[in-house]
Amino acid sequence: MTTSFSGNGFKRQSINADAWAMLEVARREGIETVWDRLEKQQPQCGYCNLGTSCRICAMGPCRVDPFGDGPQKGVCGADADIIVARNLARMIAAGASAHSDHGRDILETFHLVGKGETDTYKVTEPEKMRRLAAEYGVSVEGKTDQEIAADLSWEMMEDFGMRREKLPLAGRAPKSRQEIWEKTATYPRGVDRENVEALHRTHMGVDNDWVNILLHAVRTSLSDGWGGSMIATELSDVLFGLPTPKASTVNLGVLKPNEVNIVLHGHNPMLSEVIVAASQDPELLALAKEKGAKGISLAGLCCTGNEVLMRKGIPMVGNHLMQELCIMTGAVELMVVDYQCIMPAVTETAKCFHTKVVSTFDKAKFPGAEHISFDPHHGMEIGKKIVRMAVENYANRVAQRVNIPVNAAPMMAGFSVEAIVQALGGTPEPLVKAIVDGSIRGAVGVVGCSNPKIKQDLGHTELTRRLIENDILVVVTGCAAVADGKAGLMVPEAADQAGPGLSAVCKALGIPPVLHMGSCVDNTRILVLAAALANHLGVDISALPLAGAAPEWYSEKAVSIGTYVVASGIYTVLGTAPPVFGSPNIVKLLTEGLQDVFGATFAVEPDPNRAATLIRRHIERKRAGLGLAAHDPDAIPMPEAELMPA
Ligand code: SF4
Ligand code: MSK
Repeated sequence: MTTSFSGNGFKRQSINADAWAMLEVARREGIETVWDRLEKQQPQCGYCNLGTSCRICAMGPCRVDPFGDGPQKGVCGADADIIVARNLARMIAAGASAHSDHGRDILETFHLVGKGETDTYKVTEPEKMRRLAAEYGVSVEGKTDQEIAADLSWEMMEDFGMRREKLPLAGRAPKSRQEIWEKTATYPRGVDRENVEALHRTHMGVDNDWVNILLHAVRTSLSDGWGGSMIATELSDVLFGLPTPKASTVNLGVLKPNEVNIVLHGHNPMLSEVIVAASQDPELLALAKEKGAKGISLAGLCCTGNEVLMRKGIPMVGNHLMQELCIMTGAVELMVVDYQCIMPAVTETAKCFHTKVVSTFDKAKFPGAEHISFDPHHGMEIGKKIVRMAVENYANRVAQRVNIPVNAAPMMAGFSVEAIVQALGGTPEPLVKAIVDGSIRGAVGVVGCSNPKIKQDLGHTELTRRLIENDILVVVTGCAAVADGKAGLMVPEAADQAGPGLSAVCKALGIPPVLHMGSCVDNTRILVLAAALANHLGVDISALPLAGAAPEWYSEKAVSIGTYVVASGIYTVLGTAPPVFGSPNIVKLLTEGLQDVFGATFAVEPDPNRAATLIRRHIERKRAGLGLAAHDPDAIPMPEAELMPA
């Protein structure tokens, strides 16, 4: 069932043959996709694009004309600065809340383990749990794993409330960074507290000083990065295991023509982990055979996929923009979703095929999906029920409609901080040495989503290529990782595409030049690695030759991530423009003013080749600042903009 496609007029939407093939199916069968709906939305609202529309109270909705012809103030008197700041703060609060509520769900499950009230989950990494207990001041002397889980979970629950003055995990940052947060009143206190306060401050008639609003937005984002998300990552490791390097595969070709295919979509690993176990149940495997299938195959999508890829090597069927397209292969028996980044459109697409969509979290229901309420007390029972549904649906597959257009591409994943340090021989010293001697110029986190406004995967892959070619190590998370995996950049052989210095280091260690560090919440692994390097060298994070990039971001979570990364001292280039350009004051603050406060800024550059140059120049400046051999940043040529969004 493998056919070849050359684009068929869909090269504007994606760089990938699997997407082109499915877009052809959509055109032939009249099935609407995310790109069609984007087109129908044109022209999108200019005020909203610039951030100067407001609908937070019933005196509005209002808009401020940034060009001076129309109204300059909303009904309440809010100007462009106030409106843009409030909108941005609310985006950050929504993104931070999504990540942190995910962290809370994992924490509550960890608490059930502590109370002995779940038949499914257990402590898998007792050593990591003990290290966390030490950070939280929880004694482990003479206690069982279950007792430590009970005490530690209780203590971590305080992170969400108002009894703390500082989140304990933020203590991992260098002292100099913590002092900046203290001086600017942005040190995160409680996860829920910062988010609620962000909503309070941005209610009509509360905080009307735009700088003050944005400083609190920073504190809110830090409560995500050094709080909710970090808890999600750390406890997922404790419960489900530390990611270690492993080989896997990626793209639509991971779907199996003769097996029951289940797609795992969303972000929370609690459910996907039990589905992995349930899919190996002998009784269900026998049932699959009875139904004529050769086995049960799982494929991940978005970050729930990244979670089980990192820990179990489960293949990835695609990233965000593949969620409708994977159903169009006609080979998906069931898509099980938890939460975040799941387009409501998937249930409509599924109606055109035999695919069942099953929603599982009571806080995330989807009209048109069958809902099976997930309960971590009895996770395995629910996991088996869902796998059984998929197996029984195999009989409804229409063989003539099965179209798996490409062969799966190999990729490597599983680079937790612990795994990276182990690959380096148990200490970050070899990495530090390679950076100091210049064989590696620096490191960049290329992260975030795919967005139909940008040709799918172009931003991620081109930026990554330019960076590794210039001896810059790339770490990836989220949908960026899937893009680079599909492009063949995440196998050890990709070292041949890197510059001579990086290539030699990768070949010596047997690692790819692009390291998959996990899901969106796992951007905190990048923070931990950056903090460890800074502490090792006795400098602030902002002194290091590091940068971040989100070439194709779309979600509010990405805005929170970008903000906590910059507030942690790491220069960050965005490919999609955030809705701030209606306030020149705020643009100036984000792209210049933050330098004096946090030692890092944002830049916006949609063209990945130009973004690479901005980052290379930044890295050379940081090298010079550390007294390391550095190229003249201004001698690195800025290319013409050629690879613009579709
Ligand atoms: Fe309009 Fe002010 Fe109400 Fe916003 S808060 S909708 S600007 S009146
Ligand atoms: S899944 S937040 S589209 S990275 Fe984490 Fe991808 Fe962005 Fe969702």
